[in-house]
Amino acid sequence: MIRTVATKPYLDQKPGTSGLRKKVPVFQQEHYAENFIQSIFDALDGFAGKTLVIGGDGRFYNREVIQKAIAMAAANGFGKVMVGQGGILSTPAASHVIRKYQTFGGIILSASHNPGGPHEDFGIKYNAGNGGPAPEKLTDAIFEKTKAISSFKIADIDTIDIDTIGTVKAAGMTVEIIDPVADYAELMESLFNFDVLRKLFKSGFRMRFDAMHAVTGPYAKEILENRLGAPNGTCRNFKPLPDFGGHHPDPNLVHAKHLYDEMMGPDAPDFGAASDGDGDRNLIIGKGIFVTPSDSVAMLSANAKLAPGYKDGLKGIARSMPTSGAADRVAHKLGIGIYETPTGWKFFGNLLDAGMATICGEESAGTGSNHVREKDGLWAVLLWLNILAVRGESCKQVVTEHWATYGRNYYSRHDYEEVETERANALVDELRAKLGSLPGTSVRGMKIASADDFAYHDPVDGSTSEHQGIRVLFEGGSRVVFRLSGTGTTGATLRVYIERYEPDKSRHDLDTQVALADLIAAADDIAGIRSHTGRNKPSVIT
Ligand code: VG1
Ligand code: CO
Repeated sequence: MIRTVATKPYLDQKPGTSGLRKKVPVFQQEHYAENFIQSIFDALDGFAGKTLVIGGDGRFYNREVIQKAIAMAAANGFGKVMVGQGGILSTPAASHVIRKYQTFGGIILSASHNPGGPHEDFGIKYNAGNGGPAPEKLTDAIFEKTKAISSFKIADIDTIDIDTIGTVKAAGMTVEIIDPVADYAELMESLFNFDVLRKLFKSGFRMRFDAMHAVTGPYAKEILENRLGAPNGTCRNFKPLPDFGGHHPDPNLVHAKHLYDEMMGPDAPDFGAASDGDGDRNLIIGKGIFVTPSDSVAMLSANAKLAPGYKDGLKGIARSMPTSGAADRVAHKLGIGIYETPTGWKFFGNLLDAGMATICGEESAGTGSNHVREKDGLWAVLLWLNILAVRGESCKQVVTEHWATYGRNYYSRHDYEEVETERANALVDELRAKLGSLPGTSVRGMKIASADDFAYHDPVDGSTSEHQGIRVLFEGGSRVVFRLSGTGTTGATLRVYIERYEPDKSRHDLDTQVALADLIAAADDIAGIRSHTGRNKPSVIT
């Protein structure tokens, strides 16, 4: 039986950088999840009888919302849902399933790198038929629907057994429970040279993959250990847990510090990697060297041809605006296009669909390609491995040689988390107001060449997205960028991105924070970070 249930709008359901993210108790309010899911359906057209993919990163409340989504899909007229077994589908795997089976779209339940548990974060996002995150036009339409919703539709069905692979019927709709790993593993096998990788592991190459008790565990186990023969124990923390073991599933130098320490230690394996809550981010650390994500995009692009999936070269590279310009130098050398987009994977979709870009990347540990329409943590790890195996070199050799060829873009991001929203807004407003007066002035002996509030004009659909981050560019190419995060759930997070280019090979082994010290100080002079936030240092440095 289909029921129409009366409901009242919640006014805070505006999707952020990657879907709607809130604390679990917020999602547990009466009809909160239902309202948002119905608003997604209300903003879409033409899905009657079509297929919807549903999966999540396994965090707390995942199973409950999956049941709601199935019952609501049935009531709203979908013909079929494909659900990852156990409610599991990594973000890139969901993107692939949507594409491979040409489904109408998918709902991914995740708050990505944010912690999970009864008092932590939950999230819902919608991906369209190209496998990519809903574009802004659609997320805006969903938000409008959430503000006006008065009822939702749900089918009265028994709880679906999502742990058993197979097909059942529910309220006239087909429910297929699928293996969450198989399709994805097959895709990876089609892109990378698994024979070469098997030989690499056979030769004694040792790596550490930390799944951080998040969704990539089953994927990494299957691909690295089962298919590629990496020794048992290569994957750590591979069992997805609803609270990620109480940690932040954020593969950065703060939350994966244990991995960093191991990789810098005397008994370091050859290669270390980690992924985030929903499997779309990657952390890459070679023996004795951390690869900053902006560099990783550039290095993967420069060497992509060594992997079978990219043997014909790249069409173009796209990076988010705050990501360093290291990839630009590679694109120029390859003679291919380089695109600068706002933060968030949704802006890469059009470029990928139009065949203008092949590899995309963000400074926030997101790298991916046209194989799906999301960033993809394990993909980046496998491409690195494929490159190391073919070149027969260590990660450190590849990195230092890259810097010698292209120069080094020293890069760091400083995050000030959980700042009071008013204080963060005041900082940004004040900065915006003085942008016009900055060019021509000098800070700490560095002359400001230009300053603006980044606006993106999508070359494919002509849409414009404004206020995507404040950039202050210095003469000589150094810059600082200021942005407020769109994924947090408590207060505001100020992100300060700092970059300086160093062509001189003899100066490529400085400590990053030392190399950027003047710019870091200048960022505070320009924006009054300390006085506005009341903090004297960032909470996270990556
Ligand atoms: C952050 C990152 C951004 C990334 C987004 C989603 O957004 O900066 O680069 O695309 O998270 O990543 P924000 O608005 O907080 O800066 V994920 O892995 O959380 O889905
Ligand atoms: Co993520």
